[in-house]
Amino acid sequence: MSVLEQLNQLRSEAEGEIVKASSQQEIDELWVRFFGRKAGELTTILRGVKDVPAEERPSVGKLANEVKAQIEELFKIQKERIYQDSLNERLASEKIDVTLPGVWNKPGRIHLLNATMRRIKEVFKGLGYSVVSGPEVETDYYNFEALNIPANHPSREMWDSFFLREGLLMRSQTSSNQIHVMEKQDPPVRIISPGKCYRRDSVDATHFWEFHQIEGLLVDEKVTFSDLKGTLELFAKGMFGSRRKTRFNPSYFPFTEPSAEVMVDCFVCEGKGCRVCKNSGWIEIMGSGMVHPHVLRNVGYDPEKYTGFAFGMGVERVAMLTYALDDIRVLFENDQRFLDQF
Ligand code: 2U9
Repeated sequence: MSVLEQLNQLRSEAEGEIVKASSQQEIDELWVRFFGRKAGELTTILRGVKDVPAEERPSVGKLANEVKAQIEELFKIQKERIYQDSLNERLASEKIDVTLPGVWNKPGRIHLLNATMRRIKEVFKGLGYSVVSGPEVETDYYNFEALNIPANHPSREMWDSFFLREGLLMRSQTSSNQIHVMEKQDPPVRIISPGKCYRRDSVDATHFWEFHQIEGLLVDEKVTFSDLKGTLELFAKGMFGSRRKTRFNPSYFPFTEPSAEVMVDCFVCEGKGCRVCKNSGWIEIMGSGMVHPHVLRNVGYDPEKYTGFAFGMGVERVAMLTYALDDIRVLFENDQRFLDQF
């Protein structure tokens, strides 16, 4: 084939191939095929021009230059087309519709239990109590012995506990905190102790193995049962409304003597009788009592000089009463559909 024929054939091949290239990579590969320095097809033909007989060289040279310019032009046009196509594709896929509504980030909220705990704390802070906390893992001494609950005593039956290695357990009430405080500080003591406690309970609508407690303790000279009654009546009014009435029923706790359960008249039905108060008109909200002299003696206080009262409540129970919940488990499930209602 003559060089002129080779040039014409190459031109038509290039015309056919270059327009088919649809990516930057394909067009680069074609460029190498035609213009590659070592083995490019056009490069090879151009290299052969010098061997053409002298009289044909001007016409061959002219055509060679034309073909080279034409192929270069084809590359330029196709490259621009590929660039435009990919730009259009990106513009279409990355299009932002500024009229669409934004993504809504739901604001966080305070969990019912924390809200309840905060309210209880606020009422007692208003009465001059300070808030203390302590470890959730306790020794047998702080959880039981110091609170007048000796080993093998039947009162231990009130608390089925989670025992860890020898002598340690998950605290079953926060009273151990108050023992720590009294060991370090002389009376007067006026503290509340909120925290998580653990009991080996079977889970049902009113029991869970993990729960929150707020306990309180006041020790000073000449503290009487009347002080206990007055304080807890103020708490009931502050927490459940100024019209609330309170009643104290005899009870038993190993760490208090005498002990009493604290009732308020039902804030749902105003005492008429309903599902929440089980038609009795009264709701039990907490336990209480005068600190047992053994407990005072255990921390080095003289029970002849000092007396005190203590009280304790389950935060879950107070939250269930406040928000009329009939199953404790909803407080631990963190189901947004439930929490969103409050
Ligand atoms: C010390 C001495 C005595 C704390 C008290 C109660 C009564 C009580 C329970 C109610 C339901 C807790 O959540 S619950 O299981 N508590 O009824 N707690 S007197 O008495 C103390 C605390 C500390 C040093």
